[in-house]
Amino acid sequence: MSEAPAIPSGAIHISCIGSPSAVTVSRTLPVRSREFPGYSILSAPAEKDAHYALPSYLCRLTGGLLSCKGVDMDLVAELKARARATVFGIADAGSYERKAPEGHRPSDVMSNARSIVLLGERMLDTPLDGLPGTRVEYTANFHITNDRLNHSLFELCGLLQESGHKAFPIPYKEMPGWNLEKRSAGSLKLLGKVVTFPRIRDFADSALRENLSYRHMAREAGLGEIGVNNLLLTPECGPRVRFVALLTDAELEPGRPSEQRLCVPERCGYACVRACPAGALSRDGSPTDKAACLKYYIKLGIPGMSGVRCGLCVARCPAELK
Ligand code: B12
Ligand code: SF4
Ligand code: SF4
Repeated sequence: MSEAPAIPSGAIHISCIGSPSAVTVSRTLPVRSREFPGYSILSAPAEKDAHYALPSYLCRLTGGLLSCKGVDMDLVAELKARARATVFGIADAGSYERKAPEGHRPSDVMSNARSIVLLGERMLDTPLDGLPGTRVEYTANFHITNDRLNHSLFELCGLLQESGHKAFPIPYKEMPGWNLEKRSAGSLKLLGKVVTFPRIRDFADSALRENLSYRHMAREAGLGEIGVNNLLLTPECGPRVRFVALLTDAELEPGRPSEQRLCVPERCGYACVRACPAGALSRDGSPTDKAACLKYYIKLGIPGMSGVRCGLCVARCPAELK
């Protein structure tokens, strides 16, 4: 490659895509994916006289700036802006892979995931504060939030794809594998009656499960702590937040698990456990009794028809730091 022209004065941003050897210089926000001989270029400077250069040349010119070690800062900023989420976080897929049990690891879904992107949206306060009287409004808020998160998720996957990366969406799905919405009212009533019988309970416990757990991934991203209610509590929203996630081969600056203590049972007197009408939560924070929670859910109404949600373990938790 010929000698690179002098870099114009002013703020120069450097981002490295994929590997530290693929470098983009831009003076403005990223615009579109572009191919540049030998390099994958994410950002193209808006000005016509912009300059691209070899990494060694950039090293000479900018020294410390190249210490971004292959992490794409521009892309993170754009993902965050497009997500329009209350909570946004990135977890290191490799680190999560080492902590998660078999069958629940990023590699079970995508072979070369490097980062996990989490989006969280806050639920409205009034429908939560009014529970159990406001179940209809809470349930509507529940569905709208899921839809909005799923839309943003696919938008971010599109952005990553445009940028030359692979992105695997993990949209929110209701009752994975159970298709409760499609079952007849009679079969659901029967399920509600028998779901806590020993063998069916064991089945419910193992079957009512997604591959990847949003709350564990969110904790890994440093977004908060898993409380006694088995929900992810964040400093911004307590448990009043719903999530979606994606896996990508883009290397993005990850957060780290936080040490901040948000679940303080001695202060709230185990409010979530006391509030649970199904006895599905325990003071020792052991996993939710899924069958008991599901039984109560079916008792409240037929899912997909008059079905409403309980949500008391969300509503009664005071963990939010105001
Ligand atoms: C199935 C499901 C249910 C089932 C089972 C609940 C459960 N606790 O698993 C039922 C119907 C009962 C349910 C109820 C509710 N749910 Co729900 N549910 C899910 C769903 C779709 C999948 C859960 C799951 O299978 N996780 C994956 C498996 C692997 O997790 P697991 O069984 O807990 O895994 C165990 C081990 O395998 C291991 N593990 C697994 N992965 C990892 C990773 C690491 C690093 C480690 C160390 C360990 C580990 O730890 C776990 C505990 O032993 C998630 C969405 C999602 N994809 O995460 C929402 C989700 C957990 N639900 C949510 C909510 C809000 C609710 C309700 C409040 C809804 C309502 N009724 O109003 C209640 C609350 C119940 C409660 N307090 O636990 C939210 C929680 C948000 C938050 N702030 O944390 C989620 C994340 C949905 C969302 N889009 O945000 N839910
Ligand atoms: S959603 Fe209701 S029944 Fe289920 S664990 Fe929470 S409080 Fe208990
Ligand atoms: S209600 Fe209390 S014990 Fe339960 S999760 Fe919230 S802070 Fe923890």
